[in-house]
Amino acid sequence: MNKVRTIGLIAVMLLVATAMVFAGGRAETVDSADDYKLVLRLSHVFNPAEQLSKSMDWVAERIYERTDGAIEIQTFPQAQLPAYKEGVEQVVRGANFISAEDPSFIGDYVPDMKALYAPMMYESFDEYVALTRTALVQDMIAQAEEHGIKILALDYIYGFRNIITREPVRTPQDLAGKQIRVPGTDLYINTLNNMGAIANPLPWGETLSAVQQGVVDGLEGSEFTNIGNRVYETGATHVGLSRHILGTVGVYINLGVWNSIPERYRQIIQEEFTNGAAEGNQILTDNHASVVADLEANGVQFHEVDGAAFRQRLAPMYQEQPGMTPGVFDAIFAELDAMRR
Ligand code: X3X
Repeated sequence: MNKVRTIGLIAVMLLVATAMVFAGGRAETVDSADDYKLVLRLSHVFNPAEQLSKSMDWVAERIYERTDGAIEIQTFPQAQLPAYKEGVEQVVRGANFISAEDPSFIGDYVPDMKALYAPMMYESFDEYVALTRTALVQDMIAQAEEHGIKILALDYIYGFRNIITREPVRTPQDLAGKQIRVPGTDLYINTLNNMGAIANPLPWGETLSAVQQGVVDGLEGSEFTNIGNRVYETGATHVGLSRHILGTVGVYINLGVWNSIPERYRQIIQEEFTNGAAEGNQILTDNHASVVADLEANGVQFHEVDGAAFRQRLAPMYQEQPGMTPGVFDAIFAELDAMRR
């Protein structure tokens, strides 16, 4: 009897193991309508202390709750998974993956996105958010879909990027000879080089040690980046208020993966990512003054800059690059001028 039972037990274990292996091949998606399940991995570079990271977690939790667990978005901060250009490539390749990066990282697929993210374009969060709702930007979103990228949001803001250095920077001359860390897209590199610095592209994970070790003379980032990563502890305690780029993040998923999700779930996903951006941006707006005070309490000094001089240096950035829609900068400036009337 024991022998029969043992053989039976082995047979059951083999069946279970086979089922798990097969299910492992489709572990993240079960086709039947009743027990549909999809696991998506969301990758970004932000510190868990930063609002962007919190917003991604909140949105993922709400989507899980509202879909009764059918859509599980696992969030991975601080580039634990492929991020930046590599994260967007995961999306393009069709992985069950969501990339949250600024629009310059979509620029390789939609050059107009580099115009959207160009320096010294926006005077406020609201201007940028309103611009993303225009037909002009909706066309850029459609261009992304031609490359297999579904853009769920473009308007997660993490603040105006300023110059963060050991010594005060107020003019382009103050940046002369200074190595300033930037994220690795040509838009950032060209921006800081035109501003007078020597742009040094590094992933965020290497940035603070590079500042501490003197590999770079500073970086550029928002007050939220500064406080969220304790940048001031590196000794870079001077902030030149250049506001040269409005730091924003888009949320990208593969179009084929997106279309494979049942419509009832797609609607929930879209709603929550849309609402999450407005919620996070309002929190940043409400908290900016207190974040500045906290930074000052930690020894950070803020300096006004010669904005006209930097704007003059940045003029070459508004020349259309290969692949850009002719007149795209004129169209963006026309939309902004209309908002400012
Ligand atoms: O792609 C998203 C951002 O543009 C990345 O900017 P980066 O690499 O300066 O990181 C911002 C920090 O707040 C990350 O903690």
